[in-house]
Order: sequence, then structure tokens, then C-alpha cells
Amino acid sequence: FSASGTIDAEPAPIALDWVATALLIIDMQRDFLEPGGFGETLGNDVSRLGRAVGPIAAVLAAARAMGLLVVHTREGHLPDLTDAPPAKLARGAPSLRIGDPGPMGRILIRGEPGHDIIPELYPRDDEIVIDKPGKGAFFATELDDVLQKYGIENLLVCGVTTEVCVNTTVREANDRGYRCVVIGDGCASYFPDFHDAGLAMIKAQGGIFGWVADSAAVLAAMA
Ligand code: C5J
Repeated sequence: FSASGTIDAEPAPIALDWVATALLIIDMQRDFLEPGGFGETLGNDVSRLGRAVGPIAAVLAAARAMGLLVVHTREGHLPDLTDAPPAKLARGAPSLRIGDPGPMGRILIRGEPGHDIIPELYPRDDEIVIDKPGKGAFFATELDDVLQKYGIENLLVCGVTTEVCVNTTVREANDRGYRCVVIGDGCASYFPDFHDAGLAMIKAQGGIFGWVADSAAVLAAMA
């Protein structure tokens, strides 16, 4: 593969140096995508997120073939909940709260089956997994240090959900100076309107905090 590629993104094409580019996959966990997890306890139809799996798997395979740095994130908390603010624990009226026992173990707790990444996108041993207590992947994590260590300047971002953890992370990354290309069909939301708006607001105003491209455009640039 060549050392760089140009993605036919919106609002404008973007040329990326692959050595300085990482694939960042946000929270593709059973807790969000499968019945019985955190997402469902909030009253969501978790089947809405499955559409992102195929596009992410395709880009992940290409990234692995190219030797791109791959980083996976997982939202969740320590078993004693010391990293979970009371304001988060008490939020809303879920059927089960964070830390309660559910069919996939304790809801949104590190080490439980529901907290793990779905089998289709399971990290390889040589890939980085960042455990994050918040919606943004930079808050209270080592992510920025890891990206700096590898000389990363550009992020291909995908995962769930578009308007929550993907958007929060892209905003955090943009403020830290990373160019973020969000893979539109590699993101999904429980709310289709929020997915569309979540992508639209990233690329508006000349790309106010990033670029958006379909997986096909990303794969074409990687080929
Ligand atoms: C949410 C996430 N939606 N990963 N988390 O609570 O987007």
C-alpha cells in the first residue's frame, strides 16, 4: 500500500499519511449492542446498532492488513464504582442501573461479559484497548499519551453511539489537534435522526470539528 491516501470525505477530500493515522473504534461492546445490556436497560432498541458492524469489520481488516495502529475503547466502571460519578449512577430511570446484576453480568462493569467487545470486532492481542469511565475517550484515560507515543495525528473514528460517545470523543480529539475522519456507516445510534444530525454537525461549517466519509471511501483510499 502507499504511504498516504486521499479520502473522498465531506466537506472536502482529505489526504492522510497512514503512518500518522490510527483507527479508533468506540465502544462496540455487548452492553450497547446486545439485549440485556446497558443500552437496553435505558429503553433502547439495540438492534439499531448492528448496521455499523459490517462497515467497521471491513475497515478493521484493511487497517490490520496495512499495519495501522488500531485502538478500541470500552465504556465502563470499576467493580467498586469509585470511578462512576453519583450523577451518572443516578441518571434516568433505567430498568437496571450501572453495577446491577443483569443477564450479561453487572451492567457496564469492567471484566463482565457485557462490558466486552462484540466477537465480530474482537481486539487482537497487539491492539490497544482503552477503558474509559466517560463518554469521551480522552477523559481520565491514557489515550492521548498512547497516540502521542505512536506519532498519531489523524484518527479514523467509528463505533457507537454517533451522537454520544463518538461525538464527544471527536470533539475532544479535535481540540487536541487530531484530524478526525468519522466513518459515517461505521457509526450507529438508537435514534436515526440523532445519527444523521451527529454526522451533519461534524462536517458543517467547513468541517467545524472533522470530516465524514463512508467506509467505501475510506477503503478506496486505503487500497
Ligand atoms: C452511551 C456510548 N450512549 N458509547 N455510550 O451511553 O455512546
